[in-house]
Amino acid sequence: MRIDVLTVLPKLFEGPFSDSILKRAQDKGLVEIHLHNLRDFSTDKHKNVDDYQYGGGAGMVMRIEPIAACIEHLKKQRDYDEIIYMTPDGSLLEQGVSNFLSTQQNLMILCGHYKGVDERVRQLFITREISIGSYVLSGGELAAAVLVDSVIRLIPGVLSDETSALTDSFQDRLLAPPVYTRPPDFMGHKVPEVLIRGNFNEIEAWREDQAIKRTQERRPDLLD
Ligand code: 6GU
Repeated sequence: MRIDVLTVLPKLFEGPFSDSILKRAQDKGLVEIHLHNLRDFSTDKHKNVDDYQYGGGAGMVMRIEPIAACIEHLKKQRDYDEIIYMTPDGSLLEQGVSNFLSTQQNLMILCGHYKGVDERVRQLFITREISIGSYVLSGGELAAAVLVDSVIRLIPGVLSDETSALTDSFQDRLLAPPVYTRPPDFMGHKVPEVLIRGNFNEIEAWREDQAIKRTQERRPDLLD
C-alpha cells in the first residue's frame, strides 16, 4: 500500500510514523508513507497556503490552488483509490472503514487546518471525509496519524501475531475481554480460575461472556 499525506505540518508525523508497528511495516516494504508539504505547492511569494474567508469571520481558510496542484501532481503518477479529507465534520471513523481502507492500494489523505479547506476542494477532489471523534483538534494531522495506524496494522504481515488484529476490540463490534499475565496472585488479587485451569472451550466461553458484559456496561451503543 502507498499512502500520500498532504499537510502544512509534515513534522507532526515524524514521531508516530518512525516507531514501532508503523516503522516495521515500512521497513518490511508493506507500506510506503509519503509526506507532502502543501507550502511547497504554493506559487505566491510568501508561500501562503491560507487566506481570509469570503463573507468575513474569524479564521483563515486553506486555499484551493496549492492543494489542487499537489493532488494533480500525485494523480498524474498513479490512480488513487480514495482521497480522504480529515475534518471534524466528516463521518466518524469506525473499524469497518479501516478494514476497507486496508485492502486498497493507493490512498491520499488531506489534513485540514485553520477553518478548514475551501469547499471547492471537497467538491472537486475528495472521495471520503473522516472525523475521529466528537471533539476539535488543532488540525487534521493527529487524526490522520490515527487513521493511518488503524489501517496499516490490518495489512497482512504487519502484525507478527497474524490473528491478533482479529481479536481486537471492535473487530466483532464487541469490546475486548480482560487479559492477565503473571503473577497469578498479586497481593491477594487473583487471576480468574478459568484462565489458570487452561480448558480451551471454557476459556473461549468466558472471554465471550466478559466481552459482552463489558460492552453492555461501557458501550451499549455497539450492541444496537
Ligand atoms: Cl479529522 N480534524 C480535526 N481538526 N479535529 C477533529 C478531527 C479531525 N476528528 C475529530 N476532531
